[in-house]
Amino acid sequence: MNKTAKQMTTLTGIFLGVLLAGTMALADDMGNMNGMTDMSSGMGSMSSSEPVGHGKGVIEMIDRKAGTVTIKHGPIREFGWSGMTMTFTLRHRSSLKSLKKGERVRFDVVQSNQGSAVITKIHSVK
Ligand SMILES: [Cu+2]
Repeated sequence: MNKTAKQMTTLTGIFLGVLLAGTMALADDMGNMNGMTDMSSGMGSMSSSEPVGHGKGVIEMIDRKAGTVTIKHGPIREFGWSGMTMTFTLRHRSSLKSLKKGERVRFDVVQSNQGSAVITKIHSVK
């Protein structure tokens, strides 16, 4: 092997080395991205762990315009509430569609920062 060929081989070696290092760095980045996906799903479960009360009651009134429903409900243990008739805001206004006055329902309720009771899930029970 002459001197020039030897230099070429060395250069090729360096080039391959840089290329390999680059590929490894790329794999590292992808690992971080997976980590971020895990992080955001963790954040999702954090927000779903807000205190939730579980209630049962009868629908007294529906205000489709305001997006509220008035329910005569039994005690809601999680919040220390006794049975009463009160008006709830629905987080998902579309859930009003399937509700009828006089219907017996089960619902999940959370408390908004403004102190109002917000129904996150509601369905009728037979
Ligand atoms: Cu109440």
